[in-house]
Amino acid sequence: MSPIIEKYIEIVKKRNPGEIEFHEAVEEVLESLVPVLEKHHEFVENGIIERLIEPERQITFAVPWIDDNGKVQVNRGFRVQFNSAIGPYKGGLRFHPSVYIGIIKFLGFEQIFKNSLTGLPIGGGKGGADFDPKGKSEREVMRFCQSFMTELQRHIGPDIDVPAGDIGVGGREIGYLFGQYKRIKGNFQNGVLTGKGIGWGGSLVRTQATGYGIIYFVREMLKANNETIKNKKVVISGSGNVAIYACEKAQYYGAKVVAMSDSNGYILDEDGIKLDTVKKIKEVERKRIKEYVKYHTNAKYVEGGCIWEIPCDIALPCATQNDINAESAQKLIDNGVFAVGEGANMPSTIEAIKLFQKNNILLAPAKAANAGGVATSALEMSQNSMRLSWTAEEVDAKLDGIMTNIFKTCDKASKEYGMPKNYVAGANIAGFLKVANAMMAQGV
Ligand code: NDP
Ligand code: 2IT
Repeated sequence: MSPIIEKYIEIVKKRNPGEIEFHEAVEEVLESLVPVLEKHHEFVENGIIERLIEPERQITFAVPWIDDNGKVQVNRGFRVQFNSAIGPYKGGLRFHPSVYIGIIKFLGFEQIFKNSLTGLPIGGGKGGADFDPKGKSEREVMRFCQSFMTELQRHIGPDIDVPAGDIGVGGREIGYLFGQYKRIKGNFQNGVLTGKGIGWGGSLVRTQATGYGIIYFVREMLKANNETIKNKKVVISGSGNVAIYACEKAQYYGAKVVAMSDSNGYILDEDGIKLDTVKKIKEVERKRIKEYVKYHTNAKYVEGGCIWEIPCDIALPCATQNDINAESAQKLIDNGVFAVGEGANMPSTIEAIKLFQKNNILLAPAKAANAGGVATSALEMSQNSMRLSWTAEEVDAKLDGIMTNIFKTCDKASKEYGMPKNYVAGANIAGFLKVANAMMAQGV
C-alpha cells in the first residue's frame, strides 16, 4: 500500500474498531486516489482526507415499538450525515437485521462519491435500523416506521438531510415515514423524503431508476468496448427493487436473464426469467423466490446455492455487499464472464475487484452504475421544489442522460490518470475531485 494513504487507513481502523465494511469501503476509494494525492498536494496539506473519513455527524437512537402481541420491542436506529460539501445529506435507509454502525458508515461514505458523480447538488448520508421487516405484519411495519421517524424527524429536512429507500425500505415504508413526519411537523414538506407515492409528490420512474440506470451505464460501457447487451446471458443476484428493474431493462435490450436469487437460494430458468412472475411474488405477495418454480416447472430452484456458479456473459450483483468474493469471481471468470455491473453497494470484495481487473473483465463500479436511483431522487426533489411533475418519458430521458454522462466522466478520469478502462478508479477519482474542490473552497 502506498505510504500516502497508509496513515488514513490506520486512522480509520483505530477510530472505528470492528467496522470492517467501513474500512473496506475507505480502502477501495483511497487506493484509487493515490495518483490524485501525489499530484494535488493541496488536498493533503488541507486535511481533505482526514475530514472525508470522519462523518460530519452520526446519530444513534432507540426505536421502541409494540408488536402485535402487545409486547415491547426495541431496535437501534442510525443516521450518518457524512458530508455536505455539495448539497444536503442524501441517501437511503436500510432496515435489515445485519445493520450496525459499520454498515451505515460504509454506505454513507460510498454515497458521498456516488452523489457527486450524478452532477446534482446532493451530499452524502445514510441511515437505517437493525429491524427485520420479514415476517412482520403491515401494522407492525407501520408502528416501527412511526417510532423511527419520531426521532429521525428532528435531524432531517428538505434542505438538511433527505432520506429514501434501500434494503427493506420501499414505497410502503416511505409512506408510513412521511405520514409520521407530516403529523409531527404539521406541514406538508414532501421534499424531506424521496421514493414517495406518485399521488403525493413521488417521481415517476424512481421505482425503476436504480435498475434501469445500471443497464444504461452497462450499455455505455459495452459500447465503448465494441460490445452490446443483446443476446447476452445475464445472471442477477437478488430479487428486490434493484434486481427486478435491472432485469426489466436488460430484457428490453435483448439480454437473456437466466437466474435471480434471494437470501435463501436462486432460481435458474434457461428459457429466460419471466419477470411478471417475479414481480407478483416479490412486489405483490412479498414471498420467497422459490415460489417461481410453482409457476414455471421447467425452472429449477437451488436452496442455499451460490448464484455465481452459473455460467454467464454478464453478472449483475444486485443484492448486498460482499456478495462476490475471490472464489465467486474466479468461478465467473473461468465460466467466461466478460462484464460485471454492480447494482448493490460494494457487492465485490477488494480481492474480487482485483481478480476482475487482472483478467480484463469490464467492471461497472457500484457508486457509478447504481447512481441512477439517487439521481432520480434528486429529480424528485427538484419536482417537489417546483411543485410540478415531469412525465415518465421526461424523467427516463434525464436518467439516461445522467447515466451516460457518469460513464463518460469515469472513462475520462480513468484515462487522465493513466488507468484507461479502470472505471473503478475513474469513478472514485471523479467523485472525489468535485467534493474535494468544494471543501477547499468552503474552508476548514
Ligand atoms: P430490496 O430490499 O428491495 O431487495 C434486496 C434483495 O437482496 C432481496 O432479494 C434480498 O433477499 C437480497 N439480500 C439482501 N440482503 C441479503 C443478504 N445479506 N444475503 C443475501 N441476499 C440478500 O433492496 P434493494 O433492491 O433496494 O437493494 C439492493 C442493493 O442495491 C443494496 O445493496 C442497496 O444498497 C443497493 N441500492 C439500492 C438502491 C435503491 O434505490 N433501492 C440505490 C442504489 C443501490 P431477501 O429478501 O432474502 O433478504
Ligand atoms: O444506495 C443508494 O444510492 C440508495 N439507496 C438510494 C438513495 C436515495 O437517496 O435515493
